[in-house]
Amino acid sequence: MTKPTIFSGIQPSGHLMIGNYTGALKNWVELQDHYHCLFVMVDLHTISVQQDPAELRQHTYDLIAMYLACGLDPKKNLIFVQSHVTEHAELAWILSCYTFMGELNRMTQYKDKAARHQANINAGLFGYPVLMAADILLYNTNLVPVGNDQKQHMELTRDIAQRFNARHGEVFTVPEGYYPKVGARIMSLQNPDKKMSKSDSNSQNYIAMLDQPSVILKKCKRAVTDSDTDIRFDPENKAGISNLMSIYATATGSTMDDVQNAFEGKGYGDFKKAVGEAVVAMLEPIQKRYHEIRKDETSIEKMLQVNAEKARELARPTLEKVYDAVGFVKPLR
Ligand code: ATP
Ligand code: LTN
Repeated sequence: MTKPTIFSGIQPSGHLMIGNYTGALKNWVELQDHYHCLFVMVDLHTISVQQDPAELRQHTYDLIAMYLACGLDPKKNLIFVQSHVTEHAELAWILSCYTFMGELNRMTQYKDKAARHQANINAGLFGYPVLMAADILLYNTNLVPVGNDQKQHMELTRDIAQRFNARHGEVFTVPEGYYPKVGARIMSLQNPDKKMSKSDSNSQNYIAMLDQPSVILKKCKRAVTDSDTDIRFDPENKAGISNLMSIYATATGSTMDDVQNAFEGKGYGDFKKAVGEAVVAMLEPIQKRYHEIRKDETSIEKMLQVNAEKARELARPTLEKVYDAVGFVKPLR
């Protein structure tokens, strides 16, 4: 029996932070043995916010090294760069003709990013979810493991696929989102009402995957909490403490009940210290592997070249099916 297909991606928009790990990467590693997996560096998406070209290139290598350091096996998964497979951009155009302005206008990620980058509210930022739909639909994807912030984009992807299928027959597989039970939405340390984000201008708001242990301990110590004393999971009234509990639970593999029981009667200071230590322990082996892997750019390049070819072979038939369905004349080869 063929395994169901998983597709997911992360933007090379900066150094990864722990939310990207708990919301996405950690689960990819757990799923890799049971599915046919494609994991992508979505560089086309990344330029919807202005990037320095030299940094973007470095961040793309960094991201691949981080995928591998976190435990993705390049033999089991197809790891590639989005811009190497031109079918993504081609399908995005077609799908943009099946997506309504009103739908894109409702996307909260667009609204957030437009507010943060007022001098550069470009059409790519607006059409971003259509490109994401193209990524997913090109490969007959069944499951998309992402953090909770991507739920709205996943719903839109399903709507676009269903709309296209209703007009043209069963061309696309309609995918499902896959969200972790804990760690699907890690919040900012200084502003726990806002999601943690790797492109946040204040580095105190996130824990980067490559932060030094002393920095991690300090960031946890300074995390904003309430004036209460209970260590209790209550995201509405105790956003800061609940967030630290989620971080601790994912870092140690424990449930929220375990965390609550373990810290009953303890003070916030002790708890914050324990959270910092748990994160350091989670990241230490990853950081060690990362620095080893990152040194060898030649091996990374070779892998990307081979994988781009393999991805194109998978993407091409879907795009041809789509071109045929919409009524384009087949080019003579
Ligand atoms: P940027 O700040 O550049 O927009 P980001 O940090 O939000 O990026 P993405 O590259 O957009 O990260 O997302 C990569 C993956 O990480 C996605 O699956 C996303 O759902 C997940 N993710 C992002 N932020 C969080 C978070 N705070 N908690 C859990 N998962 C998250
Ligand atoms: N939109 C996602 C990144 C992304 C993605 C995808 C995730 C682009 N294409 C396809 C899963 C599947 C984000 O901002 N986190």
